[in-house]
Amino acid sequence: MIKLVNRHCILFLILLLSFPLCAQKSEQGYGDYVEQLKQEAISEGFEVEFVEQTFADITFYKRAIKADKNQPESKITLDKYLRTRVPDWKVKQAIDLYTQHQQVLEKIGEEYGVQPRFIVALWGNESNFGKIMGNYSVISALSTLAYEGRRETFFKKQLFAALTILQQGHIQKSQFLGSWAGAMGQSQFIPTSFLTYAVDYDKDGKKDIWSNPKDVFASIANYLSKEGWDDSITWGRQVRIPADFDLSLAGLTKSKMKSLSAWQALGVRRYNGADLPNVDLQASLIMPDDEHGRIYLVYSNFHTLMRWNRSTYFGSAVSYLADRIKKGS
Ligand SMILES: [Ca+2]
Repeated sequence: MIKLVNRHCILFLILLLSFPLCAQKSEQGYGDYVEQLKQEAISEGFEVEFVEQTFADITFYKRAIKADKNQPESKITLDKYLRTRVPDWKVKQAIDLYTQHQQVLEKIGEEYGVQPRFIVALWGNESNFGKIMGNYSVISALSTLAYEGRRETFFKKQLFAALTILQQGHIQKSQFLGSWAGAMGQSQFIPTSFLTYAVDYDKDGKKDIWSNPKDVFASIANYLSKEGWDDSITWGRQVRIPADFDLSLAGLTKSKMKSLSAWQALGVRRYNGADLPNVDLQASLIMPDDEHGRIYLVYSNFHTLMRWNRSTYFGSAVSYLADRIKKGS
């Protein structure tokens, strides 16, 4: 009996001692890790002086690690999410800003084949029209998250992309800020997205998604365009399904896409009860909550929004704001 108790005590002690070490990496060791990152950056071809300057005032962000571990994927309903994410004041601002930038938005929209209301809707959802971009040093945030280790490969890749952005001179180091996870500027691009999609629209030599609206709009439009946007159609629409509807038909996988006429034959109708449009379009039926929540038929453009952000809630918020901009209220 005593032996058993002892064994349990020892086991408990081992757990107690080892758990904090496994649970979270502390600031100790970060300095060594950063030295390692610097050496890797140099071996990737970045100049020693540039690397030394860039990492000179590197910070360890405890908050970034905490935020990465507690990403709020809470279970609020889509209705509540839309009310929070796209309140009426945001709709009004979106419409005002659309009017303010109408000329350049329409020019960019035409050049990239993207309806400007989607550019504005993404701008509003990502950064509140450039007002909330994050105040973390991109280099420090990405170094911290790489050090944390859960997604080291991903964050190291982002870090080296961030170094490339700095080296190319698009932004001053002191202004090189983003979210705790390294999403940057008014479009909240992660560094690899920046390198693939950001545009220097006003041709001043800088892809400035932090403070130049033209570059911001064109970068968003270029992302959508490169990911297959089709400006001859919209994103989709809210629909109703019949009581006996086979719920297994819902989903975003390509194999579940059907023509609008096929959905019509299955009893799917517009939200107001009218027939679906009689056009030759493939659509997915999605239920971001469940069959009691909002139900949408979504087209290829919604799949493009899913490449921007995999959350159907996010895609719904962007689509919803774009619809409200179109409606004008
Ligand atoms: Ca520019």
